[in-house]
Amino acid sequence: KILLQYKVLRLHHKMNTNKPFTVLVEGNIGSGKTTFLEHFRQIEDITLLTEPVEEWRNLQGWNLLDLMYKDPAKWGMTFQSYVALTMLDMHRRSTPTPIKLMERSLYSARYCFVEHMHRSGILHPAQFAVLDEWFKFIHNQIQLDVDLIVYLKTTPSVVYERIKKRARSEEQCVPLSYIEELHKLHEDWLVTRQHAECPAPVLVLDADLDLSQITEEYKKSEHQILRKAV
Ligand code: DGT
Repeated sequence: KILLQYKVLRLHHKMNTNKPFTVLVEGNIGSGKTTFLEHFRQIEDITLLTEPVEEWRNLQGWNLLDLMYKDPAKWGMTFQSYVALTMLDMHRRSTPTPIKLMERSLYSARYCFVEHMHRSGILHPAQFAVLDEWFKFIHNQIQLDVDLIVYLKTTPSVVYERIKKRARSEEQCVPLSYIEELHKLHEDWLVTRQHAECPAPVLVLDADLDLSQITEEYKKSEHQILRKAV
């Protein structure tokens, strides 16, 4: 049934030179964004843009992610400015398919990660001001075209355990308090809508579920993504 819906969608896309239906996949570190994207690989011709972590780990030989975790006060500004560039590139990339799924966005970089660095004093207020002006300029001048946000909602202690298990070298010293703070910022942005504007409707999925149950949860979004795109 999903494939049939998708074929209708492709036909629709061919007949109209419409922009792709763009979905941002958001959620805390370790919430399963990559697994979610992989779930959609089975659907023919869908464009998946995974987060450019490898670019952050190797910019002309430099591991910016590692530098940022080891000395955030020194490298936070540099790291966030490069994250913004790579995210803007993903937002702007054209796709041959009618649906585009993106892992994270300029929005979560600004409203969650930069916001955290600002509030905790990691960024000097002047550094924050520069990043904020860049974000506002891009937001106001460049059409980012977001149609739906899928929020993989988790409990901080659950993702904290996952992060420890996957043992990505740069994340070894990430404390639970950081995960809790990021959780709160995602909630403020996507659920309670306190501090930041939200560029599209939000579909909330329970991403605490383990791998054996998560497929059913992901399927809820299949329907929404394909139907809404038509
Ligand atoms: P997943 O599939 O949900 O487990 O996704 P992750 O955890 O691989 O991907 P993500 O985006 O939550 O985080 C990748 C790493 O990069 C993680 O250590 C947090 C960091 N990160 C991502 N975006 C930013 C950012 O804008 N600023 C900062 N400081 N760190 C970021």
